[in-house]
Amino acid sequence: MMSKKPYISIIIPTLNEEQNIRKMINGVKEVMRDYSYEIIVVDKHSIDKTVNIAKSLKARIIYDDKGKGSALIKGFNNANGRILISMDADLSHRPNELRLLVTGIESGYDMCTGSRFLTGGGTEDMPFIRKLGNKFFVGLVNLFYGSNFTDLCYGYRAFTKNATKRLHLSELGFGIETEMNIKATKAKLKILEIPSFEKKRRKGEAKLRTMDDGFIILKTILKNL
Ligand SMILES: Nc1nc2c(ncn2[C@@H]2O[C@H](COP(=O)(O)OP(=O)(O)O)[C@@H](O)[C@H]2O)c(=O)[nH]1
Ligand SMILES: [Mg+2]
Repeated sequence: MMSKKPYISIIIPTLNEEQNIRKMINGVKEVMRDYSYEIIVVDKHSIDKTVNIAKSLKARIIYDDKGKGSALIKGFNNANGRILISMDADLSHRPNELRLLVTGIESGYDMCTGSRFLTGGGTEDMPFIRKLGNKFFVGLVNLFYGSNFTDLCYGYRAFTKNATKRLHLSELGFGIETEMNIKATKAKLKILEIPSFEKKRRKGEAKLRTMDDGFIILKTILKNL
């Protein structure tokens, strides 16, 4: 990582990810070695060794006590790069796809998002009920907002710094990706989806609760109309 202003900022929300974070950050470093970049870990006061490990790997640490959405918003606001990337800590996101996301932005798109439902993508981390919910919600968003998304609640994305400002994000929790898609559509940002393969969370507990967070996603869809 370089001390001058980085070109890319990789923003990783964390909540008790000590079993995954080392491998995750090392994977990112391996792929990003030819770029100037910074890694920002936005941690919800993890009670395990997440922060110690991230610090030892030279990541910048920011704390946030709300949810995944507020963590990402804080990370975006504090990022120094021209290209900002959101990525989960649980090893679900393959580091080699970082280059595809970066290329999307370099090719002139404002937001480049991974999709599990384009050919070449996929998921091993989505039970049937979540697939059903996602299909339903993505259909609603496309119908209500005139968009063409194939995926909705997926957190592996790249943005221009400017796009993150124009989105005026406010969702504190797992509604954040839905809000990104809706507001990017409404603001007429140039959006690109690329296929992404979501691996199973390697270790630890998933924090998303299907029913509660499903309800929050539905509210997010309706309140932006
Ligand atoms: N800072 C912060 N990170 C969170 C929070 N909830 C989840 N995360 C992180 O967000 C990422 C995605 O969460 P995860 O539980 O894997 O969600 P899922 O993959 O949708 O089931 C992981 O890196 C989590 O550690 C939170 O409330 N605050
Ligand atoms: Mg996960």
